[in-house]
Amino acid sequence: ASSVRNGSHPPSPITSSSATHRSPIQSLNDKVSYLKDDITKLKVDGIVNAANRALEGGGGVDGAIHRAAGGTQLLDACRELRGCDTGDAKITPGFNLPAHRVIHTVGPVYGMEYRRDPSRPEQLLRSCYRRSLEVAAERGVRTLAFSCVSTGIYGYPNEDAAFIAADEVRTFLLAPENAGKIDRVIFCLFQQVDVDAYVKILPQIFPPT
Ligand code: AR6
Repeated sequence: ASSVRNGSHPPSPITSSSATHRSPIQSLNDKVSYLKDDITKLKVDGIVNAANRALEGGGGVDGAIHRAAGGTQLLDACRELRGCDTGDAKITPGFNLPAHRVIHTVGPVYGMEYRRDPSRPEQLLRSCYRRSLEVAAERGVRTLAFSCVSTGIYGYPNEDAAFIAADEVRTFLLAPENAGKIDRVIFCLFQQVDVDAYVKILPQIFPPT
């Protein structure tokens, strides 16, 4: 009873043992899905962590991922990467997580970047999704689950962030040079406010066929 299946076209089984916050996986098409769940429970090739520039762990989803990865192994692997710029992404093993890899991306601190230049938060958040997908494709991560980067502690408005996430994923998947590189992208939502945002936005970006 603790598994979610990946529609009718599972490239690899995606399961979760989360006891709370769970919803069945919902598929928009054969490559894009969403679910409400704890990302540390997902058995996928890669999960995307909403990290900070130091890559030394923190609160929110970052703290949950570090705890679930176990011990200090993930922290040690992150330290070897020597930080990450805002808008960039770097990869580590998943250690004790069900996911094989963790892609650490650093979202914009919304208010701070907005005050510098109102166009910066969007540019940087788009870059997070683009770089995470590029790193995934380079490293053979074929099933990839995203957390809602920047929408927690970093304060990005939820619907704007959902639009950017979906739009960047669509752009990546449609690019001829990326054909066949990624089997499935899953938006892993944790709070109801993000479920509401994605339920509204996703059908606009991925219309029913
Ligand atoms: N599974 C999936 N999503 C989660 C989980 C979970 N277990 N826990 C939280 N979320 P946040 P940010 C969602 O604050 O805004 C950290 O301290 C959460 O509901 O984790 O990018 C880092 O070290 C929200 O939708 O990340 C940085 O310093 C989303 O994850 C800073 O926070 C992102 O919220 C990054 O802030």
